[in-house]
Amino acid sequence: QRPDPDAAAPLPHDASASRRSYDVDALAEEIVEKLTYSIGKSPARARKYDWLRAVTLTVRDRIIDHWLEAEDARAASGGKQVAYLSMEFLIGRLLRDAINNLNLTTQVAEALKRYNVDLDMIELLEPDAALGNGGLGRLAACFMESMASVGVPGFGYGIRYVHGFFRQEIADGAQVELPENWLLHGNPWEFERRERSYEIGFGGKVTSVVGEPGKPPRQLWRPAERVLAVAYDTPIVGWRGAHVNTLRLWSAQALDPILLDAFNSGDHIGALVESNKAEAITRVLYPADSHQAGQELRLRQEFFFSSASLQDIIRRHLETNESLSNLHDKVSIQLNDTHPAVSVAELMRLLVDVHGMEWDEAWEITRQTFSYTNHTLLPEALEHWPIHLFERLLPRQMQIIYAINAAVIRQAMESKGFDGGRIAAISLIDENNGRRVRMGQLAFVGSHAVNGVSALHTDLMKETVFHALHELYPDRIQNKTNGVTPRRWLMEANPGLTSLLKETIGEGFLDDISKIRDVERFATDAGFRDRFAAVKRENKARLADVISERLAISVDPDALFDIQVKRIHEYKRQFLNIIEAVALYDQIRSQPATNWTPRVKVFAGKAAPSYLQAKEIIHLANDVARVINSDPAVRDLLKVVFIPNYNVSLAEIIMPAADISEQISTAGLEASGTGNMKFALNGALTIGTLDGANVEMRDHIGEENIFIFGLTASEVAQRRREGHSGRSVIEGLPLLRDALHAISSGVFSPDEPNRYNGLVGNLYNNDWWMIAADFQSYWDTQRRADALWADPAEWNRKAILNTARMSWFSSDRSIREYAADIWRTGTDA
Ligand code: Z15
Repeated sequence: QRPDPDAAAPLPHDASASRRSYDVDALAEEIVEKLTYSIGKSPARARKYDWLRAVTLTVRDRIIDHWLEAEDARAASGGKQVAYLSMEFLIGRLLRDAINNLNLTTQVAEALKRYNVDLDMIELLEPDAALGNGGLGRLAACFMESMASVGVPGFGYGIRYVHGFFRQEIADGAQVELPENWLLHGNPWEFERRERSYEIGFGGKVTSVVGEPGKPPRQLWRPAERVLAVAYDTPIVGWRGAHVNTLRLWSAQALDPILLDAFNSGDHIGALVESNKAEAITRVLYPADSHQAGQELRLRQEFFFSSASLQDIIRRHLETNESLSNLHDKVSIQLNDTHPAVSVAELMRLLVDVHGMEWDEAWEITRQTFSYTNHTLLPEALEHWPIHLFERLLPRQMQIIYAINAAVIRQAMESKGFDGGRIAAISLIDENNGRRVRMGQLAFVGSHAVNGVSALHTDLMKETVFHALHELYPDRIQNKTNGVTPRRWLMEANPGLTSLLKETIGEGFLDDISKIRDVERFATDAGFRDRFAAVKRENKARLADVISERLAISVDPDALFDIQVKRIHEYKRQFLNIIEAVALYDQIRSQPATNWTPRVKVFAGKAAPSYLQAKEIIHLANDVARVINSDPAVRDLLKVVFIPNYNVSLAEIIMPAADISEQISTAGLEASGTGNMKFALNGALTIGTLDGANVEMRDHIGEENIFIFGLTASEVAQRRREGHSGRSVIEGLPLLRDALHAISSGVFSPDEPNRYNGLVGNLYNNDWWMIAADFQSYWDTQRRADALWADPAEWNRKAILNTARMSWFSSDRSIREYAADIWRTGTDA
């Protein structure tokens, strides 16, 4: 281990001495102080980015006061901490979140106004931290904020990607991916902690060293390559600044950035090769969501951040504890999906090989320390690594996995009489597809608790992927339904609704979101309904402005805004939504006299660069939009827009502006969904299948206040068993048949009439995602929505009930459940 430069006892921190003031005068003065002495600009010469930086530094100081206190309190209490290991943290912007959680919004805005600077404008300049793909990464970000709000002491551990999720442009209707560069102007939120750095090994050999008499030989891993993991810390402040947790992201650096020998002998380029290879590990986020990437670099990323985090956890533990035998009492490590699952083997290596613990004790501690969240049942998303790759990169971890596997299988045979098929099902090694390590099985057996992310998903986990493991360990699987943070997704994204709620039911809901239910009795109050509708209209006008600025398409804020935003994936069925738009277009043209409901269909989302069908769906949405929007025959009755580059900041504008939220995945395939929760909290009515958390949303909101349609998960499974294909369904539905014909005959792609033959052909020949099967039910349900729209009082009443009844889907509730049932932090959160 390298020497620790700050090993000397830190000086006691006196919080009161350094506390920064919250009043406007002090803030105004300090912003200029930062501008002058940290940035080197006078107010007169400062540019808007300078103001952003000055405000960020000023706010940051206030967080630091709380942060240092939290650290001291934590050290003093010796209580249990949570380490949330996640390959992704999809954070978005931090400034508004920080200012809001410190309750500084009016003061900072006021202070800036003195210099004629607008806080809202400044906030928009901050780049999104897009260190994630979609739901899984955004969940990790909501959880970090909720842990800090609820008071669960936690560390987030992840990767400091230099390039986050790619920027999407649409060119001639098709997705183009451009590199994202969030660190271009520096990152004022992060603190580099060079003293917190660890060596991470790859490759090499394992040698057996004869141990003390009577003890087994020790295994010694001599990696061929070594890379340095350097910590970057970002403080995450909770509601009212009560707690501050740390997001610790690892950056890869070469141990010896320039090999001096090579450099001195004149090989200047060769000398940089090692550093390039090392730094490549944390260069870029893999952009595939719910799809295993499978490249060696990805496995390097996974091991890199897992090992660094575990070494850090162990080092911190040993700073205040005698040994590692009580590790599981002091830390709970949550594996966010299987991306950090190699941690199970790596912790065993660190405990047994490096710290000399007995195998059995190490295994007990490991299992008590880890817990694992599963986020998908999709077979293509389940991680499994070819043995030869795993063995070459991580030879010692491979041995450990074999040893774990042998023990688990022995136990399964002895205790439950498992045989052939069920042994194959639980094995950590898949023997069927060229031998592979199954990361889900590894995470499962290495954890004391395994959870799904919605009630339905958890049930399906027990029946499908983990059927045999559930039989072996019947108490291990539990449910923890996802949630979203109401600070970002209500207070910050929807200040209009937040003020209205404050005026109507008081401020209690800000601290305890369950109190938002008090607004339920105003659902039948005509005055309140009108004000609620007026807020929605303002939010729609704001989105209309964005659409106009970015796409030069004008949409009417009084039309029904029908919105589907999320990753583009076949199972999420954006295609079904587009077909409905085409069918509606057809009907409007052929029945111009009908009293159609004016609709704006909004789409946004990114496709993985290698996911061709998803990219075709984006292309189709854009093609359909172009044709419909330029057809004078539809007048303003139907508009279709695809907003490019969906990200957290755009979501903050979109969520409050929806009348209808589209949650239409093939039942059984969306593990939970979290966008569904953000929309409903902001008063959109959901049109959805009985999938993921939609099921529980229906239970909370009431089935008369949500539009449910389509096949259930078990019906989908049955149809698939029966060998469903779309052809007969399509031939029996002229509306669907004609829409598909229009698409496949080039009505929307005259420059390339066959462009969508494949997409449409799949529906006829297979319809794996049950698009044809669900079409009629979807269509009918959309028309029911039209009918309700004609009665604004009724619509708004239901919308209000959605807002009133969504509080259970706060990530504060999720975090409290994790803390009580899995982490057992003992925090009375
Ligand atoms: C991802 O965003 C999700 C699952 C995955 O397996 C991967 Cl790799 C990425 C999503 C689920 O699709 C979504 O239903 C869920 O709400 C979200 O994780 C958070 O649990």
